[in-house]
Amino acid sequence: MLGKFFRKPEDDQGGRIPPGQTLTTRFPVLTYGPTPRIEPQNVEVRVWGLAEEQTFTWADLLAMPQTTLTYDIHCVTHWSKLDTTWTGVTVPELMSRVQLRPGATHVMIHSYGGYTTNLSLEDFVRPLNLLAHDFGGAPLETEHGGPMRLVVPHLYFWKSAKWISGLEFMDHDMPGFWERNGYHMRGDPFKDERYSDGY
Ligand SMILES: Nc1nc2c(c(=O)[nH]1)N[C@H]1C(S)=C(S)[C@@H](COP(=O)(O)O)O[C@H]1N2
Ligand SMILES: [Mo]
Repeated sequence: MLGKFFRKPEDDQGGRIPPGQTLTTRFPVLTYGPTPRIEPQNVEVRVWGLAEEQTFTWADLLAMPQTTLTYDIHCVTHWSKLDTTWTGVTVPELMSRVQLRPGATHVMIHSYGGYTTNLSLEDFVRPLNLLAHDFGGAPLETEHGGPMRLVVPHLYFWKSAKWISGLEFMDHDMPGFWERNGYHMRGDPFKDERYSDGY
């Protein structure tokens, strides 16, 4: 809260810094539990639920068109980092190869190690969302979700599941790991959607 009062005018960066956030040039690691170590060639992203079941291998993912994007990221623990550069497969590119069944409205993202986080399809299928394997032009470090993580830059960074392993399509919203533990179901940083009521 104090940050709100001691914020310098230049911290606003032309509206790029959401309320309650402070800039960092570091890249903090935030992981709940142990770090899964998966060899790239063993990475698989499995699709199930309200979609035709299929598995994308590492080779499948690298054979898709690759996109490099630069944008800001915002963690619910109050740090924001500007101009981060990621390379990978955009979610629309991946989803053009997924056959959804009627009624699918949400997706539960699954990670190696058991982490989960929920997204509406509207928040998931966006041109800036990446299944990223490179950060700043180098292979993504294991601590930051390598070999491959999701990046959803318009929501708080807990939605950007590291070590992505699966997509479970659903006809309703369900809380993932942090959402069950009090975080907001959507998590828009510019709306300060940090926590849910009623916990
Ligand atoms: N699989 C997995 N993904 C995760 C997490 C996690 O604990 N496990 N933490 C989330 C949280 S709370 C944040 S803020 C970001 C942190 O990413 P970083 O460690 O690369 O900064 O990853 C998110 N993705
Ligand atoms: Mo976080």
